[in-house]
Amino acid sequence: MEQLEANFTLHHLPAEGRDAFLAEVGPRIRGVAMGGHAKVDGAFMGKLPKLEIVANFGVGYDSVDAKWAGEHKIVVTNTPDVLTEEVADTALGLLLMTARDLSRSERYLRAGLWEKQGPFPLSTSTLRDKTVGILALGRIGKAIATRCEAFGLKIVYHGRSPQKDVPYRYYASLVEMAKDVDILISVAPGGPDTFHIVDAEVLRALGPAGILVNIGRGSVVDEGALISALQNKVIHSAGLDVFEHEPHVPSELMAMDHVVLLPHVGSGSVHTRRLMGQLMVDNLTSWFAGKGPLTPVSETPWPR
Ligand code: 8YV
Repeated sequence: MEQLEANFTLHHLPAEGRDAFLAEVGPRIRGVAMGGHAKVDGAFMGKLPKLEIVANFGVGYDSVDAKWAGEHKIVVTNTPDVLTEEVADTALGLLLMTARDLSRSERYLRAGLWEKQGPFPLSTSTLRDKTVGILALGRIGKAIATRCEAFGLKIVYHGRSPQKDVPYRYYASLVEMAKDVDILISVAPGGPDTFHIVDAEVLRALGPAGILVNIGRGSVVDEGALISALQNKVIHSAGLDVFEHEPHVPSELMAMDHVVLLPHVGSGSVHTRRLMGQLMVDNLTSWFAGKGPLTPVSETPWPR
């Protein structure tokens, strides 16, 4: 924010009275810096006739209509690479917490139950001798796979197409992969192509010992189907960093003690968020210096 304030004429989009605000300053806006839960769709960008660039704070950019932007010669940038290792670390933390029931065991200790009732019950699941299926083997998926290998886990993956130079088995079908794995880690981005691809059928295929970890986007998992699968022991457990309507987390999930729920902290260290912020600023600075975007998304390739 300091750098944006210092180098640009910065307008803050208000929570209330947006139409009046956009009617007044919209015609002068040439760049948008966005993050979090902001929604930048065609209707919004259409109100900014001079818009040249949308710089997203985050690698996932499902809240920007990048296709619409591309069709209207507006460049969209995101913040890849700088957060890869952090998000992969969080994924492994979440997996360990879920598989070994670590959140519940800490709650047990803090409630004074260790002293009163004795040792915490043994976890019924483990990472030993398990196979992990990675849904979307991109940069973050690969960093998660490397960590899983170090933990002695077997790795397979599903995505749009098989990748060369990857030592892991590819599944063209997500359901077939879910049948064969113990743990499904979803790193898939949001958007219409991945909406609810982890559905009731995939969860059934994962099975009663199965664990789902979601570190990508909440919209990828049919949350209603997941709640029902967890309540009916169709799968063993889930570790979730993202939710369909975050920051809202369904009360049914809150009520389940064996499920691990994190408030979208995947990239959330000062170190990594600083790098992401810098990359967002650098994209804007580079663009307005006439040097093009640094990290354009695939829908708005550069050079054109
Ligand atoms: C951030 C993320 O929480 O990069 C992403 O896609 O989901 C996270 O790193 C988010 O972008 C912050 O606004």
